[in-house]
Amino acid sequence: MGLKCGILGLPNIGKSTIFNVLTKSKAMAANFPFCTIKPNIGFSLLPDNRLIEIQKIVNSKKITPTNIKFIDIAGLVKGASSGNGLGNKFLNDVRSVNILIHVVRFFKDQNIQHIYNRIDPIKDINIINDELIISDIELCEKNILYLNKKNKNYKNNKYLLETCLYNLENGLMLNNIIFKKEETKYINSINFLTSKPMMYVINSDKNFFKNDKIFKKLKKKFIKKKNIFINICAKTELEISEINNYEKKKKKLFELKLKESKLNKLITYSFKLLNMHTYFTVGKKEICSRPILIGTNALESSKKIHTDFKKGFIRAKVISYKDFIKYNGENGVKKMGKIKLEGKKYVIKDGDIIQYFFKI
Ligand SMILES: Nc1nc2c(ncn2[C@@H]2O[C@H](COP(=O)(O)OP(=O)(O)O)[C@@H](O)[C@H]2O)c(=O)[nH]1
Ligand SMILES: [Mg+2]
Repeated sequence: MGLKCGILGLPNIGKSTIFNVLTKSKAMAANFPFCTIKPNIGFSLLPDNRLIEIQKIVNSKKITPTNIKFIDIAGLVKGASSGNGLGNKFLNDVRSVNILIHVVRFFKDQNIQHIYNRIDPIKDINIINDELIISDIELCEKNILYLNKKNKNYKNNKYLLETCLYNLENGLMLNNIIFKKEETKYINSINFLTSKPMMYVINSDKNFFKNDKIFKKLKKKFIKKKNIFINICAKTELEISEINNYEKKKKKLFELKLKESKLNKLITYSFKLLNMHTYFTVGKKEICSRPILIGTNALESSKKIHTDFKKGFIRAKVISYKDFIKYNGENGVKKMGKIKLEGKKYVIKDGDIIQYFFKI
């Protein structure tokens, strides 16, 4: 699984503004629909204070945080699945990502045109999700046809696709359905749009949420379906990001009753949605944050550093982050007898500090 997050939604709702702040890019963000045609690509660093705490002990030359790729996809509109707006090509851009960040407009601004001339986040969400569903129905039917031509061995997969089709035709996204592990594997291999994990980002005015009726309704809808959602104000985030002076930035955040930019939360949630966590490799030259899928074992994760590590794997020396900080680095942990030597099958925990031993 990669670390590719796609930002999608209707046109002119603040996607490119959010993308620019997230990735410190300068993609065109302007008040006209379809301002973004080619997808913009950028990277964000995963915020992780643990790197700084480790650095205080080790004093390394370099810190390398985890990078997450964000793709600012052109606005989708009603009928995109049959070619409207910028059409199918953009659904293909959606297909190329691992998770979906669905931005919804909830700010009032007469100067910024809404493509349907209204502020109704629930209707907007349904427009986008319906397009994804229609595209998945087509893909599902295509795959059922393909399996029909094959022999009987594919009966289970066909049954599974028929279940998917039934749910899609009833307006359900596949990410709202619980599948068995084997089924999930097959569903993922087809690369449906609605089976991708999705987070909703409500782009709201600072004075226009919490007590608002529509917002309450929206929140209820999200909570009922256990969807991750976050509300931010893209315009404010942009303003915060443009303040270079540390004290001035602190003051602005204080005025807004924020501890930090809400986009940090967005990045952290995205990473969680990818079902990933991080472990660290720590040395005098570099402290490195390493993203892996939750449940990955030591052998598999070692391969990500170097294929030789997997080929000649002997064992992994593991220190928990908590012990590393508590006992002030490796020597202290060693004295307390808290260093663990683990084999290939050891399942890596979040925050583990790992050194691999291998022979070539
Ligand atoms: N008032 C207000 N305007 C915003 C906000 N976010 C974005 N905009 C404006 O809306 C317009 C469209 O933004 P853009 O990021 O290009 O939208 P996109 O088409 O979804 O990528 C720009 O003029 C932005 O400055 C917001 O939170 N409040
Ligand atoms: Mg845009």
